[in-house]
Amino acid sequence: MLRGKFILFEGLDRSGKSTQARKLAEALKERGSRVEQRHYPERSTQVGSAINSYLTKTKSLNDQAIHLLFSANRWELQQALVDLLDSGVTVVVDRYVYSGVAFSSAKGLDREWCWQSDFGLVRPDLTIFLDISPEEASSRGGYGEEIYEKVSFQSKVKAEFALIAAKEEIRSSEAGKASWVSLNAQTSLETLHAQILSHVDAVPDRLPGDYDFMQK
Ligand code: T5A
Ligand code: NA
Repeated sequence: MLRGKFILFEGLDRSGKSTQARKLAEALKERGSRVEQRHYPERSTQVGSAINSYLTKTKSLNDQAIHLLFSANRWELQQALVDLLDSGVTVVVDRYVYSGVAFSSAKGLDREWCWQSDFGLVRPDLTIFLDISPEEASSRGGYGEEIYEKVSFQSKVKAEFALIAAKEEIRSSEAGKASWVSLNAQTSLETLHAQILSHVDAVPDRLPGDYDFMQK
């Protein structure tokens, strides 16, 4: 039996990650695959509840503390994620390590320091970065309610994601497999969905227990 695929969506706030994650999961299910969706931060745990208080501006925390909480939230759910993948379920995830690094480094925290707490986590088989301008994102529904939803800050996050993308694209080409793709998110839902499906179909099969990890 093969393990499931770990497919990650990343992007600025309101870039359309949740929308495309849902469409991808539905399409894979229709083909008969077992699929689950996950989202970080997962606000239902105790750690996630502290993160939620921060994001909704009911509790303030310093930049280092909230960074480590986001990371802890991934770690506390890591074994469950691996178990799911090993049982043959494909997991479509909305945000992960890359958001952790991009948002915290956009505040001015040292980039190397930001990566440290996530080293050792399982690396996604494919990361789909939905590329959108902060101005376009801000014009989409529901923008501005949470702490990071300001065009000026999202512009800094976008610059950090660009650095990460450059690094990951080099890593991808060295490994000979496309583990990071950036797609223009300012196109129609259906066009984007079709592009995403073709990239997901190209992800190589792997056996349970066979993972790459986040590392330097
Ligand atoms: N964070 C997160 C950190 O700082 N560190 C971390 O380690 C992690 C994991 C969490 C916040 O925390 C930060 C990042 C975030 O600021 P969240 O709960 O993940 O926030 O919330 P968001 O990711 O911001 O989720 P959003 O719901 O805001 O954005 P999505 O999921 O990208 O966007 P989506 O799909 O809900 O779409 C937004 C709107 O656009 C429309 C949709 O209908 C919707 O109204 N839309 C489109 N419109 C036109 N064309 C398209 N192609 C469209 N696709 C979607
Ligand atoms: Na948001």
